[in-house]
Amino acid sequence: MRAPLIAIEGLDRSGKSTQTLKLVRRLQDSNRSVKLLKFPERTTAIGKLIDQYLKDKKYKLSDESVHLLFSANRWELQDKIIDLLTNQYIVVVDRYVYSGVAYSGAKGLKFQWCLNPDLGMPKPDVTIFLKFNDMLQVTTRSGFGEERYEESEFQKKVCAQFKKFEGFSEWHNINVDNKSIEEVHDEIWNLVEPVINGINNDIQTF
Ligand code: Z5A
Ligand code: MG
Repeated sequence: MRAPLIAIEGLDRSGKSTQTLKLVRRLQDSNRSVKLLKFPERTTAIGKLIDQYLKDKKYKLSDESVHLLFSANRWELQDKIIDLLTNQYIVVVDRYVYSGVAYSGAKGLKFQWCLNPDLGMPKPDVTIFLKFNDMLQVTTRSGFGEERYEESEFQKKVCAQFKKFEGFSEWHNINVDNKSIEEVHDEIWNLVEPVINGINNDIQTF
C-alpha cells in the first residue's frame, strides 16, 4: 500500500495554486499526511535558472534547452516524490509533466520528443485539468501578463496541447468558467476522495 500522487494542471491563472492549497488543507483536516510540491520548483539550482528565464523576457535560451531544464527540475525531485509516496504521504503537485509537454508543444516541438525526457517519472494516479472554455476569463484574472507565455494567443495553443492528454487514464477535466473557488474545490474533492485511503499497485511511471 502506498499513497496516491495527485496532479492539478491548467492554463495560467486557472486556479491551480488556490486549489492545490485548499485540497492540501482538506486532506490535513482529515488527518492525512500530505505534501504539496510545485513545478517549476524555483529554489533548486535548475529552478533558479528557470525563474530567471520566466521573469526576464530578454533571456535567450533555445526552446529545446528550456524544455530539458523544466524536465530536469522534476528529476531533481524524483527521489523525494517516491520516498513520500512509499512513506504514505499523499503528494499533490501544482503543475507537472503535462505542463512541460503542453508549453513546449505550443512552441512547435513534437509531443513525443517533449514527453521523452520525463519517461520514468512517477505517473499521477489522478490528474485534474482546470479547463477554461471561455479564454477571455484567463486574461482577466489578476497578475496575468507578468511573465513569459502569459499572452492570450499562446495560451490558446497551450490549451490545444493539453487536449492531447484526454486519452490518458488518469486525466479528468473540470470546467472552471464562472465557477466559484468552492464549487471547483468540491469537484476536485469528488475525484480525489476515492483514492485517499491508498493505492494497492506499485508507483506507475510515464
Ligand atoms: N512551465 C513550462 O513551460 N514547462 C513546465 O514543465 C512547467 C511549467 C512545470 C510558470 O508556472 C510557467 O512555467 C507557466 C508554465 C511554465 N507559464 N506561464 N505563463 P507557474 O505555475 O509558476 O505560474 P502560473 O501558471 O503563471 O500560474 P499561477 O500564476 O500560479 O496561476 P494559478 O496557480 O493557476 O492560479 P491562482 O494563483 O490559484 O489564481 C490566480 C488568480 O485567480 C488569483 O487572484 C485567484 O484568487 C483567482 N482565482 C482562483 N480561482 C478563482 C475562481 N474560481 N474564480 C475567480 N477567481 C479565481
Ligand atoms: Mg500558481
